[in-house]
Amino acid sequence: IHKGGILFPRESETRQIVSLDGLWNFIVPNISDPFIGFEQHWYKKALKEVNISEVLLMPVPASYNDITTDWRIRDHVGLVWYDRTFFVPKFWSEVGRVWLRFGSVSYAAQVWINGQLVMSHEIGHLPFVGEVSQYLKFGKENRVTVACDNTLLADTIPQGTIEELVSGRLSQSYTFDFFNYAGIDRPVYLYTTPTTYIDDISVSTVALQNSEALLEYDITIIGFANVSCRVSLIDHNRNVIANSGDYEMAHGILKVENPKLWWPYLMHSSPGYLYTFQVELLDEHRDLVDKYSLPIGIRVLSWTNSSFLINGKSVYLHGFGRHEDSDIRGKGLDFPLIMRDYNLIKWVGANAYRTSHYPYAEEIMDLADEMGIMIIDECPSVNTEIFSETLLAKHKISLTELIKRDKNRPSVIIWSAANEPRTQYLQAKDYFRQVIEHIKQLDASRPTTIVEAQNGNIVQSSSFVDIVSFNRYNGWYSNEGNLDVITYYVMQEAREWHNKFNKPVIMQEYGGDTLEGLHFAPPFIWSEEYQVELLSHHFKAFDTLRAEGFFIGEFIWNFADFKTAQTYTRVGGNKKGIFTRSRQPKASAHHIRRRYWKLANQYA
Ligand code: GCB
Repeated sequence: IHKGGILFPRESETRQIVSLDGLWNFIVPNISDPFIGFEQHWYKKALKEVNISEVLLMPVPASYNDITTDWRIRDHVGLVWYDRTFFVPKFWSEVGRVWLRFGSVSYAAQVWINGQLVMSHEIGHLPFVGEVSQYLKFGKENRVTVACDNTLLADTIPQGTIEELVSGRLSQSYTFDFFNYAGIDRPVYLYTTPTTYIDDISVSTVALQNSEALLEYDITIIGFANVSCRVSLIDHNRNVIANSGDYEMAHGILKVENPKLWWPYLMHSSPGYLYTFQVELLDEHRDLVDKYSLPIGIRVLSWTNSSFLINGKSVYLHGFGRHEDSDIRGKGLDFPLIMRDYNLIKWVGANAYRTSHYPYAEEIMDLADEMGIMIIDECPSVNTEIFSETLLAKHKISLTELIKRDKNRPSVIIWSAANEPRTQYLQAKDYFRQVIEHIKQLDASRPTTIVEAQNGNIVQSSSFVDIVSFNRYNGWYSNEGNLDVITYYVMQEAREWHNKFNKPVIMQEYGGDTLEGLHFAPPFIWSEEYQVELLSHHFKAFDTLRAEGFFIGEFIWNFADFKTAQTYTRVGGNKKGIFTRSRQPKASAHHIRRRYWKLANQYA
């Protein structure tokens, strides 16, 4: 695996991309012999040669769980195998390097090309890449094989436990509620770079004053050629508005006069303004060696003990927690779905969301950059129960990989280190002190948070973060049916968090399950009316808290209904969405819409 940069594959004068998406061959080993694939070296031949009668066709990208009608595949625990063939043109042997990149495989993956192990990766929802040039047959057919393991244990991120049932089958359980979808969930690309190439780019706005912005950049170049590096900033009209000169170093400062700033949706008439940050490597004859163009936004973040500001303007966040989840494809990337989601986000007037409870696909993040949607970027640590050194090391790796991936995104405004860890335990204190320190070392330009669900008086972690976040289900998991107590409890708790930690406070989750089409007057639990009322009582609390000056955001749980593990508390999944799983509005969506647009008009 490549330990350097993880730039998204982009075509240029010096780079070519081939997609490996499509139908792959797929085998689930029989439960009586789960490791047979390794014992029989399945990666050395085509899966169709291994056992043609067991081979299924599996779409990539997609989670494999809901594609078939077989519950054993849906609920499978352990290894599954994928393979496909592809061609590599002969001239690629001349271009330099060839790379293979997976947007994510959940949870762990090993990858072979033509029978040779080329890389392995653990932790889902994060990309990984490796140089595969030396394993390929140029001008010939090649085969890629992937073994994918979805098992969650005490030392995986997130945690889970497995148990052998009397039937002999393994059953996976976990403390979070969303379904543990698995497989090759995101696109797979083969792409080329020259031998001497741009491996990584970091750009950030370090100062913004008197209509001048300073952008600091740092470029990692790998290779052998003696190259110089030229960076240019290009606007929407393709004008170069700043550049470094031809013989600059790979790091430096660009000065931008009268920059068009990146503003959040609804805060500006053209939100999400992106420039192209173009990097060119030139050889001694000033011929082009490599070129990569990165979309960036110019904006600065700042925060105090009671507020959060973008470009010096204080921001109130209103949105939701979400999931990558939909019928049939599970967590598989799907462009119609993600466009529909952004259209709904804009319709409803939200300006932010949290990538609960793991990093979302880069294609989804690109749209947030472009539309000006602010993102609380969460790593895959959810509901951690047992803290250990091994877990801490992996937790840090997940943050390193996340920050490496998303560091240049203007949409990412807060790093979320975890959702609902059991921070009442003493071990959580040192654990999260180290986790937050780790984030700060990698990126101190964005504030950090940990999304808490324990009682604020006993948590061991919120003193390390910049912004305090809490989840609470008043009128649902506590006081179900008692809508009239919600406002009181929300106000009381938010004030307690602020008083104890002296930091800005966000309510990251609140809500109640709602079965679309179930109606009761007066409101009764699970009905559309109940969800609407439950929201209204929260709104009342939020308005009062906002006026008190420290409350900076409200996030409904959840944007849409989503699939969960099977339990008697969930009817066909978690129904706390304001949209159904097929992305149609419940009554609550119309209700939220009136509020969010009203909030937007206040700062327009
Ligand atoms: C929570 C979790 C979220 C669940 C939600 C619920 O506190 O953070 O993942 O889906 O509650 O609906 O139970």
